[in-house]
Amino acid sequence: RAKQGFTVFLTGLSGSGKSTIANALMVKLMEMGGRPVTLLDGDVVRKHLSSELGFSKEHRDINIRRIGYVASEITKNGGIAICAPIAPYTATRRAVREMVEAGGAFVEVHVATPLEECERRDRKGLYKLAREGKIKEFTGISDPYEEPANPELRLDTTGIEVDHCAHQVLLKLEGMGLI
Ligand code: GGZ
Repeated sequence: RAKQGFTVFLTGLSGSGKSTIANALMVKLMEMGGRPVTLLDGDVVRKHLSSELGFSKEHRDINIRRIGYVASEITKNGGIAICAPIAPYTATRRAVREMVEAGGAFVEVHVATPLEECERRDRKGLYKLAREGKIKEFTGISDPYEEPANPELRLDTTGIEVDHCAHQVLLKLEGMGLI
C-alpha cells in the first residue's frame, strides 16, 4: 500500500537556515523517488501567492494559512510538501497542523538557531536595517517569534552542516514511518 502524504513545516527566524535545510531535504526526498515533492519556501510563496501581503500579524497569518492550505491539498493527495516560512505565531501553526492532519501527517521542525547567530550571519543585511529602524516589525528584533513548545524536531544550525540537519529530518521521518 502506498505511504501516506506528509508536510514538513520548518519554522524559525529569518536567517535561521530554513530554506537551506528545505532545499537539501527536497533533494534527498526526490532521490528516494515514489512521491512528488513540493517546496513552499517563504520568499517564493510571498512572490507568487502572497505578493499583496506585508508583515503585520494579520498578513502573516493569511500568508501562513495559504501555505497551510496548499500543503494540506498536496498531503491529502499523497504527496510531500516542504514549507519554510517564519510562521511566528503558535495559534496559526496549530491551525495549519489541524488542516494538514485531516489528510496526512504534519512534521513541525523548529529551526532553533539563536537570534545572535542569525544576526551575526545577516546574509541579506536585513537585521542591520531592522536595528536601524529601516525595516519595521522585523521578527526577533521588533516583532515576536513564539517558540514552538512541542515540535516533532528541533534543530540548531550553529556550526552544523546543512546535510547533517537534513539527515536529522530524514531520520525523524523514518522513525515516524513516513518514508
Ligand atoms: C521578518 C521579513 C520582514 C519582516 C522582510 N519580518 O530572510 P528572508 O527575508 O528571506 O526571510 C524573511 C521573509 C519572511 O517571510 P515569511 O513569509 O517567511 O514570514 S511570515 O511567516 O511571518 O509570514 C525576510 C523577509 O521575508 N522579511 N520583512 N518585517 N522577515
